[in-house]
Amino acid sequence: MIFSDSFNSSFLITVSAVQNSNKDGVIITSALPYANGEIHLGHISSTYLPADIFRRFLKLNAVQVYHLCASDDFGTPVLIETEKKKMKPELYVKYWHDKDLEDFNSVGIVFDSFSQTSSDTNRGFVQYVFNVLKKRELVYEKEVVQYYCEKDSKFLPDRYVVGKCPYCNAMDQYSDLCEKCGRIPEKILDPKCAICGISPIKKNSNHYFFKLSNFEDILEKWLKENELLQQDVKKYVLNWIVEGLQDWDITRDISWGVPIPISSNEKKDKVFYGWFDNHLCYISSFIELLGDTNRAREKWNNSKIYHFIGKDIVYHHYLFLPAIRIGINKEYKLPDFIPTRGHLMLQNNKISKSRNWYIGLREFVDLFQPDYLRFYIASICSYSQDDINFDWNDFEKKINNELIANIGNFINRTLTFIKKYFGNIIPNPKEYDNTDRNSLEEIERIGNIVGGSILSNEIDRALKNILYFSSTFNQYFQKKEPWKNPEESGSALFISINAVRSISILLEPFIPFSVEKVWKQLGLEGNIHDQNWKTIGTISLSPGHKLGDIEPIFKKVDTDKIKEQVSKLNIR
Ligand code: B3M
Ligand code: ZN
Repeated sequence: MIFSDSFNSSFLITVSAVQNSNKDGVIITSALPYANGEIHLGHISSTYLPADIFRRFLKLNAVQVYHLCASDDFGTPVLIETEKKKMKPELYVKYWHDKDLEDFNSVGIVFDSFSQTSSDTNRGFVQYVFNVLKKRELVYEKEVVQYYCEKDSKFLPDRYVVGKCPYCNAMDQYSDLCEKCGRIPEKILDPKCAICGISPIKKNSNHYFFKLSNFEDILEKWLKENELLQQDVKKYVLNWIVEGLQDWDITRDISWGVPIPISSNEKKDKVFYGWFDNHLCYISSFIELLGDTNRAREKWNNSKIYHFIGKDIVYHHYLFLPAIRIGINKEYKLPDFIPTRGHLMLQNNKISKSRNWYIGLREFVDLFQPDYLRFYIASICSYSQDDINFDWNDFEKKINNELIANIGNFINRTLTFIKKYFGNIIPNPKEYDNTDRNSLEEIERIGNIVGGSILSNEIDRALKNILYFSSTFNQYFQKKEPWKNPEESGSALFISINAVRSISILLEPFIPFSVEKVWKQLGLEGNIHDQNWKTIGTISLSPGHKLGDIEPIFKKVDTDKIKEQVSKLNIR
């Protein structure tokens, strides 16, 4: 049974709604990676791959779509590293910005803009937003007691202090985020300086606060009314509101960040908090891309806005970000969707860079084709808060048994048969029997079924349906036994080769590198990435069409290579 129970019959309406009612299309953002370390598989699965699949799908549906991202250059995590390395922050973040972009591209993740939060446009925009909030009296000044390390002679905001989370009692948590329970501690317990480990003293400092507490009702209303936000996430965010929202301290006593646009001696050693400026870069990078603020604002407000994130930054995206946008009078509209996913585990253990329990993107791509990663992650990537697991043996199984033995096999046997018995020319169909007609119907339906799943963000389900389609065609081929009487096999081959064409477009969002090869082998002109999703359901390859050079697309994953990876991980 094809997974048609999930079939969202409103799919076509939804895509055309996206196309028509939002004349400017869709803006997708992916959470900004901190410019202080390499991209690993965890990032890919929670955020970037789902976003890229979605972007590719929309492109194939001729929707105008922008995928925006940037390196998150400011904030204490970056500053702490540059201090350790005695490097200029500007150079350090530029290094990671370039490297991250290269890594993303190596697995086919495409951005229409990959900017930096330290760009001039973002600095300007952040200061502008602050001024508007100030004018509207949504920020205020308050003297706060800050941790200060006497040994290092500096204030210790955020990650500079580690301690015990007051909510869940987890040890060694940063003072600005408990990684265990996902909350932002109001006051960390048993604080220690993250640089030297001594207990800090307290010192007064003047800070700006954003009145987040003013927004409880309006945020509650927004969350409750917005049907498109994930239910499971909404539930616990609403709980946070019930517990009460604290105003946000949006300034820091450090040197690396967006300067506060107020000329006073006292403000010159302060900058904005990284979480004040980073999400504003979603908007500023769009302004930068279009090069015209008015046009960007208009387009932004006429688009559907998707912010793709991992579950550890829910607080920032479901509360802080919308509050700031409401605070500037919705000059830029709020998100329509915030697709939020759980973490990736590795061999059933939590990924941890410090414990060296992770797989870097670069490391993976040196071992296997990027499409194997995309295929495997997409196949396990549920649309939920639940954590998912990367398992090397499961990876081997899925690639060898599903991608290669099912999809690869169908593609290759069809192409090879036409080459061998018909001189690489698509044969004329004969009269259709019932089996043929059923297969033609499958071709007609599959685009909507898979599209419905992608639109509702269920990429694992979408892939399952493609696999089901492919195995149906393997069975069809098997049943037709063209090898028994090649002369009479015209219909089977004609229908099968058209199914190969459909599969290649269906798979474009998932394995873009491999389908480029299929497209060539089909002898087709043009770019597979520019095809139209609607044509999946059509019979576009005609009898007499000449195919290209044929060779197997995929190479089996070698069991010994997998064993090596497992043991390599275990000795880390
Ligand atoms: N740079 C990364 C994180 O906390 C953080 C995301 C910013 S998105 C505006 O996962
Ligand atoms: Zn210290």
